[in-house]
Amino acid sequence: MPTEPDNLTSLNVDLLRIDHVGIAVSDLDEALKFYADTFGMHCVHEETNEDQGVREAMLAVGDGTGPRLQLLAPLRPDSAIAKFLDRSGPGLQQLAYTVADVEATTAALKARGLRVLYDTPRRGTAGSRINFVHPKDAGGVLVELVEPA
Ligand code: CMX
Repeated sequence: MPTEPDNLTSLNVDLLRIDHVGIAVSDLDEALKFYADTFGMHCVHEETNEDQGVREAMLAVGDGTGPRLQLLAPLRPDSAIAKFLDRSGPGLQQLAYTVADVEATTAALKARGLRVLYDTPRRGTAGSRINFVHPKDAGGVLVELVEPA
């Protein structure tokens, strides 16, 4: 006899692909020059996100069809990136996955007992809708969920 599906964990998490890898940097212009001169990567998008307290740039890797590299520089001393730099110095800060429906993925992860940082999605890069899983609930990795605009 089939058992009733567990309503909580039967919710599908549905990650589509790796969207980008985020790196905290102190100075965005210096970092852009370093990545261009050293790795030949070029910037395909740059913006300031006041809500997240960052100046950021997306870099294409190779033919540009795969995941991007995101450089994140702090706008304010109380921002998440400034705190990360104070504690850990420059380096890998987050791993971001593309999702079709950020609310649905968030609900599925919450049902698995993970802490999601925002009650409702916030604005991310290029008008995307984003949320995060706390790094302490994801093996020490800050996970971002990105629903593209
Ligand atoms: N990766 C892995 N571990 C991290 C981390 C990170 N990025 N940031 C913090 N931690 C660890 C700390 O080292 C600390 O560990 P210990 O307790 O072992 O010392 C612990 O998490 C601290 O957790 P906390 O006190 O709950 O939270 P913090 O004040 O350190 O803030 C976080 C961490 C994830 C809640 C905060 O950075 C945040 O809100 N991030 C989401 C927003 C964000 O990162 N915005 C910038 C990017 C914007 C974008 O991508 O568009």
